[in-house]
Amino acid sequence: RSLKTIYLGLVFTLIFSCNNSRPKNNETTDSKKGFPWDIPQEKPDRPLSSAMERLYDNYLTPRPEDNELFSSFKYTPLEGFDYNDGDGTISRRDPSKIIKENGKYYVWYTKRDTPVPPRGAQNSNDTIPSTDWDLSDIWYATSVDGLVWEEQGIAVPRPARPIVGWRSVTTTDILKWKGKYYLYYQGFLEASGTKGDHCPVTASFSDSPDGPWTPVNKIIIENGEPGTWDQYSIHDPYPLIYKDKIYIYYKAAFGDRPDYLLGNGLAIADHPLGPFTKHPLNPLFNSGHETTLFPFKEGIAALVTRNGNENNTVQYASDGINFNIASVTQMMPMAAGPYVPDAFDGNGNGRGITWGLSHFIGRGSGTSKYSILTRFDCDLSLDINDTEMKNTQV
Ligand code: AAL
Repeated sequence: RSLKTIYLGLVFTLIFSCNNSRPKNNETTDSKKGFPWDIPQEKPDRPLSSAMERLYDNYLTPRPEDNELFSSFKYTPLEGFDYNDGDGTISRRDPSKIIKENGKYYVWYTKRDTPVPPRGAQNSNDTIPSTDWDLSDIWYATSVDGLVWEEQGIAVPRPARPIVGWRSVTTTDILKWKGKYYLYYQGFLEASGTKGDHCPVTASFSDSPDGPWTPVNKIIIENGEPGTWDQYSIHDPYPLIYKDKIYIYYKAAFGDRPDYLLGNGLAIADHPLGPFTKHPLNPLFNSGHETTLFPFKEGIAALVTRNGNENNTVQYASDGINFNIASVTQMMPMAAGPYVPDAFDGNGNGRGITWGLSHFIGRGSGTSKYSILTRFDCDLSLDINDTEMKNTQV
């Protein structure tokens, strides 16, 4: 029944989002034809209310639909993943960004396959998970069309105790650098929820997207000093190449769960295995959970979802550091891993995104939670006629 609920949700979203897209290419809407009641594109030369001041001062365009970084989102169920009839014992979540290698799309993600669904930290043990992402490994799947996926197996298993990640390895993302591949991920040293969702980031590398992967077995991005915003957790590592350096954006909570005032910061390195230096202006975002980033024109754009005053926004920083709200939208993909063809080009000419995978959180038996991977489509690309992008659209 829970999967049916999710699918009904997907169908609803599909219908909803199709009616809600921004105009494409040369299409114009009626209001663009200059009806007298249209919002003026330029700031009017008269005293304005705070809301109208803000409309012109704080956003890229007065109407979100008119700028390139606005989109609605369409969701489609995937084929190829089994969930044990949604009994909560199998979960797949937090997909990486998608890359294309050997004519196929590759994605890595957190997979939990446990005898019972999560039961909270107090009831957890070596086989009973505390949370949906406890006792997990990193798996990968490939696809030719982005809709039908073949699960290939484990990429990175959790290592033996006490190596970083022994309890769970989760929430990974991929970097390709000088012909080698690097997976960054959360390495739990205790069951999530014991004190909070505390963990640092570790990594594995390989000569091929199919592995084998060599774990570095050490922390790659350290938690902050006591009293700093990222003292407890470094989550959702998200690597891009920008300005000839490795930029890893990441999430941390100012306090601790369940406070949920989340921020996102940046650590920069010359080599994928570090040392990483945290940006002095961190955090760079005041909101967001599982923030998704991609090169856009000369800068970096971000999907800021779920938490904080600025959730449900698409943001842009022409320098990759100072982000502003570009548009406000809704029903954004959760933990999105988009197909980013130029994630590692660092050529200052980012093309944007049109699709990817994200997750939905479902209810298994009782109160148990599990997650499923789904596909999202959007229009956050500079050129919708870009054939490499367009061919992948539903
Ligand atoms: C997700 C991510 C990280 C957290 C947990 C699993 O939403 O932010 O990966 O640790 O939840």
